[in-house]
Amino acid sequence: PIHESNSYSVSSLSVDAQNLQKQIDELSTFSDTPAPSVTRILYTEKDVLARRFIKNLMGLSGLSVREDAVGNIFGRWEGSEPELPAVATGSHIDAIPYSGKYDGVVGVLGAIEAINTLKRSGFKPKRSLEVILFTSEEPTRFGISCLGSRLLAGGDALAKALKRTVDGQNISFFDAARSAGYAKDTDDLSSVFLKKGSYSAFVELHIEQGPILEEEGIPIGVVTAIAAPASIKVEFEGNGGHAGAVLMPNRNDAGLAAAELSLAVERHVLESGSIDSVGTVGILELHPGAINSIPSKSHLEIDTRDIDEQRRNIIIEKIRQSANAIAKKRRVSLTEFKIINQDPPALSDKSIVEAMEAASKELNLSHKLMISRAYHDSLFMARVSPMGMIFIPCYKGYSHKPEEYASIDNMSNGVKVLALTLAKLSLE
Ligand code: HGY
Ligand code: MN
Ligand code: MN
Ligand code: MN
Repeated sequence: PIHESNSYSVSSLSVDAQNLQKQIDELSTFSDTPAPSVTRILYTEKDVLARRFIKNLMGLSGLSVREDAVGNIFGRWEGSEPELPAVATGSHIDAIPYSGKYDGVVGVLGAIEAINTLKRSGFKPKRSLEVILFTSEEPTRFGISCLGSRLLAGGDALAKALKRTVDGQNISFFDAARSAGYAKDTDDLSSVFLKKGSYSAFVELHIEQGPILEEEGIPIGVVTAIAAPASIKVEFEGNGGHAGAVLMPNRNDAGLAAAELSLAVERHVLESGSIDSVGTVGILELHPGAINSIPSKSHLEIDTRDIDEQRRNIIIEKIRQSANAIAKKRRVSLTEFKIINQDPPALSDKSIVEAMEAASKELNLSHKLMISRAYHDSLFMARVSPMGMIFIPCYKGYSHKPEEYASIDNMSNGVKVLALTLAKLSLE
């Protein structure tokens, strides 16, 4: 046993993996696209149903549940010293269009199962344990990634910006939040900001969303850092016109400007000199979108990341220069070049890394120290609490697509390491 004050021991940690899988399968049915894909967008009816499902499970696990103004949900297991900063864990359940059923979900349902596992083992927490469902990690609806955890980390500027934020259907953030039962009597979101020292540790369980652990046959990833993400919105405008009648020398084609900038993104990333630089144009829309009409407007959204913040910022500036040069050359106007987010990387806390490593060793699970190329709510929780992440392998590293898959064994290992890590941190 790790701590005589608790009758529990490593061997008594038994995960009800079948039940966890059943819950994952049931949660995946709350989706706006047909199985096996999952689409679950912030504040939609399916999101509300999924939230209700999670709150019910938190209640069944004996957690006391509270929600903040934007729908971050907290399930708390009171410890013997409730006045001490709590130990938190959690992740997200929102899912980008046509994605899978494990991204984020493993860190929410798995966290609740970790609580159940500790309860079954007779563990008694000293520091309270909290499971957090972050209201929206994906940028899908309002273009803002990690919206809930950004606000928890104290996003004054974001709280203000949300007052004039609308989604693609021109629905305001607050109308959407109210339709889901949040932000009822306020548009002042400062109540969401976490008080300093709320948590002594935050640990997130997540699928790797990369192929390394599976390829190397290692069951546990211990994350040491999270790469620095950034996203940019760009719009070009030209005269458009008739695809037959306007001769090539008289054109200023906004669509070709967007196409050229997309290739420039790839070029600037590849010329960074590091394999750790990535860039993606995941959204590219042409207006009016008719085959025989020269695009008069184009809208593209660029996602670029690197574990080195400086290198990533250089790429962003090169993209900006290219956007201006292309606009000039093609005689279109660059009507928007807006950096939506340009976040620093986050480092995991050394003592939490050690706790996760010790937990893996005690469970006879080999582990690998690694960085996370995907961003997570942990990136922002790291601003207000010591942070750590536990990765489990996922099939061929697939994620953000319906083929995303994590085996019951891998999930069970991850839940055990999470449970043991939470126990250690709770007794500190
Ligand atoms: O895009 C990301 O890195 C995260 O999975 N949403
Ligand atoms: Mn994701
Ligand atoms: Mn995720
Ligand atoms: Mn080690």
